[in-house]
Amino acid sequence: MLAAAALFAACNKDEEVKNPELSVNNDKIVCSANGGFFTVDVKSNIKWTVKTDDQSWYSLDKMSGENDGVITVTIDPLSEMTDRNASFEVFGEDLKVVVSVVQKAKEAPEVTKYTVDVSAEKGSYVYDVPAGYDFTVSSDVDWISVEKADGKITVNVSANTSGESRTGKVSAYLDKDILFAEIVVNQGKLESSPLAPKPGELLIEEVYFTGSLIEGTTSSAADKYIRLTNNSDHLVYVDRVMFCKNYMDGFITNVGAFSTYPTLDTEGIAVTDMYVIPGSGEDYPVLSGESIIIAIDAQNFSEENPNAFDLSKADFEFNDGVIDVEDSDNPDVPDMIVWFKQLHSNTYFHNRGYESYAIVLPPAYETAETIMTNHHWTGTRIWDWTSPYNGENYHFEYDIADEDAFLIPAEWVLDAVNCTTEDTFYRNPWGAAFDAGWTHAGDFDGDISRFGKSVRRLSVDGKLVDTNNSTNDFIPNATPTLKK
Ligand SMILES: [Ca+2]
Ligand SMILES: [Ca+2]
Ligand SMILES: [Ca+2]
Repeated sequence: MLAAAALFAACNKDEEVKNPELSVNNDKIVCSANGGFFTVDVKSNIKWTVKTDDQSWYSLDKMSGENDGVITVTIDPLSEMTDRNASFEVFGEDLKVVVSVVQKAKEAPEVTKYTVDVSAEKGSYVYDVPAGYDFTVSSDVDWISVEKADGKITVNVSANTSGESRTGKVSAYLDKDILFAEIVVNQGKLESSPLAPKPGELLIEEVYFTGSLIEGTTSSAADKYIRLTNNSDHLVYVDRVMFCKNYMDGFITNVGAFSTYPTLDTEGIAVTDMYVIPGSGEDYPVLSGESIIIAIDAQNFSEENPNAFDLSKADFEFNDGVIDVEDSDNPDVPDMIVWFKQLHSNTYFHNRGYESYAIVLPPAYETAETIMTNHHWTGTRIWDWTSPYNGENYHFEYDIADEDAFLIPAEWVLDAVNCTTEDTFYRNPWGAAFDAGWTHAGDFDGDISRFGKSVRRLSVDGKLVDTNNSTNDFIPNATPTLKK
């Protein structure tokens, strides 16, 4: 049969009856992910037509021809990580050739890896990754969010208020879960200045809680202040130093009643009102041996009352205007920041000495909110009273978690002084680890002679005495430091 066909063809050559021919020089185009131009030489002696599979990532410059010809194939770049395949047919008369097109997947680059240490402050950081890849990126922690662009990953880190260093991981993948980039973010915790005061460095030198007598009355002016002194040998910053008052009472009420609280000897101090010196860490330096004065009102009380002091140059003041209570404000004197205030009324120092005072430095990451949440004092308060009138015992128990009481950890406490009245003292609000003694102004509860008297820390050889026992460390009924 073959021989016969060949003979037939040969016999018809002269009559221009030719054997139809259709072939290509290359029936498999293999292209890289970059794409490009390829040619297919068609060898033929007939009319031919091209039919494609209609995929959009390649195109042909012609769809038909006659006799020999060249088809140019244009292939787009491939950004995905899998191969793709297509084919087109060239056909004419009964003949057909199939040209396959294979585009190889992009090769995954070597994984880009970063391990970075970032500060506790919030921030955005941009990291380079190989350009030209489609990728997805995500973080494994809620404090990091991510954005991407070609060749870049932006990592947005929240401020670290957790109190601990922390680590999060950002991972980027090409499709098919091929790891593309990995960024390990180590975030430090917020730290106080290295020159923030340590316990014992910044001391309560004086509390003038009585106020100066208003002549002809049994009351005193509001020229009250607390003096804090840098007893260290170097500069300290007082930014964020918190002033607070005791929560537990230290005196017996006038009917002889008292409350019993859970024992707090060493774990911390129970406080209620909390006020913080402004500043972000290194705004308020105090030199070695120097003091600051925090005034109830930074006003010149001596203008109206010759007994009273000029506190208009105080370093800080309690301004209740900031909590919407009417108060004087000296605009030149920065206000203490109120973190918690039990009563919606004017800040004062109780002029009989019913209050105890402490200064503490909360860690830099603490805020009013974190203290409310994490440092609420829990336990049961017991109120016990045997009536001297009828001999009956009255006993009540209260859940402290329902009260405005906060437990300041021992390690935050810089200094504390228990104050009370001499004749009604029954117990120190704060434990011996903080102040084993107590001090007073006036010799009995309500003693009028207390006005104009202060409690002042002893000084020996230019250094304040701090044995954490104010019975020994303080002078009761002292002359105020501001007295000329
Ligand atoms: Ca005030
Ligand atoms: Ca002010
Ligand atoms: Ca002390």
